[in-house]
Amino acid sequence: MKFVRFIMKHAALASVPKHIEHFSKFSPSPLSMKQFLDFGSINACEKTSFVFLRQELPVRLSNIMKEINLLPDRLLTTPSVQTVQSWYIQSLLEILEFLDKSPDDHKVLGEFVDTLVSIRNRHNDVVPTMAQGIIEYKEAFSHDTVTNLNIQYFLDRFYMSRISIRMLINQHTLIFDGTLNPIHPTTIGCIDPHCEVGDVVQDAFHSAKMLCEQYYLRSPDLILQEMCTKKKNHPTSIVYVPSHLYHMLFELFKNAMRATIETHDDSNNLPPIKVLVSLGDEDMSIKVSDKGGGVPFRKMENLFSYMYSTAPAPQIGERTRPPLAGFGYGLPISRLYAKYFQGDLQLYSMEGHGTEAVIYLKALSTDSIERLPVYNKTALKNYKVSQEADDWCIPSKEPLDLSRYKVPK
Ligand code: W6P
Repeated sequence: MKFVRFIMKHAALASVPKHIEHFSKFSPSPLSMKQFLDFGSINACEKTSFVFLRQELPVRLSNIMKEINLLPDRLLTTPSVQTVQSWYIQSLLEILEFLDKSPDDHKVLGEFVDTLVSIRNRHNDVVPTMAQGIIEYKEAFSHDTVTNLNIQYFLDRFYMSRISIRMLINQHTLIFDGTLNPIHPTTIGCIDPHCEVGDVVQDAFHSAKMLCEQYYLRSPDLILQEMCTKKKNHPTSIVYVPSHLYHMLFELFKNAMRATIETHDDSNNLPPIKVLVSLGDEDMSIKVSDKGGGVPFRKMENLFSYMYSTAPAPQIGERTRPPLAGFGYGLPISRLYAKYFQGDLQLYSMEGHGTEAVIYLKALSTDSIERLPVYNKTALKNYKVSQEADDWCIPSKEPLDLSRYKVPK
């Protein structure tokens, strides 16, 4: 029996490259907020969702698996990246099992939900595992600019793909988990059609404040202002995923609080963190301002760099830095959440003064459409960037002595 299972497993594994080849030829289909909401509305059909996902999930998985295969060998062969890759293979195989099953069979639909839940759990630790792979690679090889850019390119696409796949899985499992939805659900899956941005700001600020007080025994206050051109004095709401917004704001608040406290170490009063929420015709913008002394312009890009912000986990016994200080992957992944529905997250800093972080979101649900990586010739070309010389001069620190003309000897 064991032997039969062994043969079956290897027969399945042998077919994986062929499946990846097939499904990666399709481009992922980006969904709009409206389409996400339709899957969860009155005429929501579990069958339709099932038939869509058993095709779309293999397409999204295969597209990104092609890119994993393009990583430099020395990174691809690290135990961590091998582990992540094996999770992707396993999950792809599990979904493909449903291709020849009937959408009319309730048992099949139930099994599909269970499979999605176990796939989601399998991939819970992808981010720290990939980070470990980067650490191993960094320890063994140089971390030059080219490597940094390539890793940045890959991880931005890889984590964006992951966010989108988890979004699809979350929607299907939350809407069709067998428990009856309330007649007037306030949320549809993880989407809130009336997401009150100000409320999420308050929640995220409160959590960051608790964490901050644990480490620094004090915390700055919040001043929140909401602006809306249309409805005066009305709370500003959009169709959005509250958990994504919370994740971004929590990250920004931790950074703003740390900067504020560390630059006002010896002062009795801390300047508050100001948040301005502004809803226009096209954009919902959220600005978080701190007076935490700012960041030198030269270091701004590093705040979003996966390679520069991957530090080995502190050894046991070593003095651990408080989590408020080390951002890890918080900022780059927060920016991906913003970009996922066509928004962005930008930082503007003035060294000596403070930092402003702005989250841009689409105000209209018709503009909120998934932004997804696709594997094609352009992507392939981006992995083939060779280690060529830069086309800009390297500034010399030595001043040229132009005071007098020296006769060449
Ligand atoms: C800083 C650095 C930073 C990053 C993100 C958000 C706010 C801040 N403030 O000094």
